[in-house]
Amino acid sequence: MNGAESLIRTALAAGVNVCFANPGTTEMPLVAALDGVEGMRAVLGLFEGVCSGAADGYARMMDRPALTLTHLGPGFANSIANLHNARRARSPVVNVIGDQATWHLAADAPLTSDIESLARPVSAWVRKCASPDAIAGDMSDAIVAAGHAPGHVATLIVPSDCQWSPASGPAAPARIPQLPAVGDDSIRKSAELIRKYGAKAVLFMGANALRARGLSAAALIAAKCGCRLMCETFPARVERGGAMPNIEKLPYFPEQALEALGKSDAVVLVGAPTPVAFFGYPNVPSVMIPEGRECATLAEPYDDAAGALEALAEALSAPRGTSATPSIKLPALPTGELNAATIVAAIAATMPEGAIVMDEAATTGLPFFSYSGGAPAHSYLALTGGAIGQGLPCATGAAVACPDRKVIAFQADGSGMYTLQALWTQARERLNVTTLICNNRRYRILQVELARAGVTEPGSKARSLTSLGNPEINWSQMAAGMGVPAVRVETAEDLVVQLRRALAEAGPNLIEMLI
Ligand SMILES: Cc1ncc(C[n+]2csc(CCOP(=O)(O)OP(=O)(O)O)c2C)c(N)n1
Repeated sequence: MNGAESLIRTALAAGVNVCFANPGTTEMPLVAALDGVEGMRAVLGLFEGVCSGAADGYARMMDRPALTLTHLGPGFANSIANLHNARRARSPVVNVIGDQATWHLAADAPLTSDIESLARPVSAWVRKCASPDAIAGDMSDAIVAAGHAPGHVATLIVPSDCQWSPASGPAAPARIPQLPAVGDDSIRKSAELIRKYGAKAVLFMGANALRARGLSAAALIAAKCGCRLMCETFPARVERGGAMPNIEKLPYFPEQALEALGKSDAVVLVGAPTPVAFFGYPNVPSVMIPEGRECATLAEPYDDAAGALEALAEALSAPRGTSATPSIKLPALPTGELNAATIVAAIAATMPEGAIVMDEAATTGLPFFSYSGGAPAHSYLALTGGAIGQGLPCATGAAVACPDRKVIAFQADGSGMYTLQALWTQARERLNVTTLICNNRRYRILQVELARAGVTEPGSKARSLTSLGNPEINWSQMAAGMGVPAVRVETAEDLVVQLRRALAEAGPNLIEMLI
């Protein structure tokens, strides 16, 4: 066995069996090993940001890592923006990057670069393999580092001679630490606050508090004590609809966020860090909890937040079965022009049970959360790190993870243009993704931010830098060119018809909404 085979066999033994790849010459032994060893699914992405975003989406749905395989520093660098989003999502991801043969590094060949320095800002764990015999242990350590729940990005750099040389291995799977339980003190303090403030308290939730177990416990607490339930602005994954409680989401703009949290006198953090504004603005604070609120931390993001909520429910004597199970309540089918309200109503009214909604719809998606709480059970994924271009790749990875569920990629046009190659991967892998493009032909959020900055009459350069017209982008033609059947719609009635058709079809499709 060579080093490359040892790496793949070690990954497979640990249950890691999908590799989102865009390889080059320094990864050829690994590419050969994917054929030489049974069991690893190899998925080609035509841009490395597709690979990293797909690994993030896969991890959010599977709670275990996929591999990315990228080529040297430049190839890996293309994957960084979506690794930034994966880091913010706390997703487990294992990056494997080939490097020049150890003895060839000194020659400073054209593609040689400092890979470790590129990897460090987005990786909780970085290592470069020192020898072929070290590969199995290094891979096993990378998987443990990534899997430390909720998850981390781990990056292993493997010189090509280490891949092709004879190696020992594979390594047996190592134990991955469980999420630690929170201490009694945190539970006691949080219980005190909820008892004291009742309906004037809010549970502010993130990480695994937003999965079914955590939300069910949160619903019991809310039913008993009347407190509000809210999640982060950009959650990695929230279970919604069906039997899940209809929680609020912290608004994006800081004035609205301050107002939303300002309605409560006490904030209990559950698996979420203290909420802060996305950007600094003059005379707006960083922290979104207004002064004078009492705060407690029930669980940090790397604690067992779901277990903590169950313990809190117990401490508050909120027994099982006391929360009213929310019923399905769909919005009315929209009619008339396509705008944010009619589009989100159409999606919420037609999405099937078990759907996975990846929301990178930017300004068009703002009202989605408030319309979809009464939809059938579904998972909602958001743009965690604000680095746009995550939606189409993340939807692709989620569809690889969950072939029996329908993925809806709710996608703004400007953000979609960063990683539209994901459509090709969806076509090649026959993935069940319905992409809804919000074609508003502009960077609308930037126009809003210009206005917020007091620019009431943008000049020609500001207008040009925030417009996607001239030439207008034809998403239906681009999708068709990559093997994804597409239609255009211009009314809410048409959107409903096309959504029903598209969501019933197998394989990928795209609906371009001209707004
Ligand atoms: C990687 C990255 N580059 C640039 C930005 C800055 N940025 C934020 S939103 C945005 C445009 C969003 O436009 P679009 O996706 O079309 O959505 P809309 O605002 O029109 O709803 C840009 C360029 C960013 N957040 N991330």
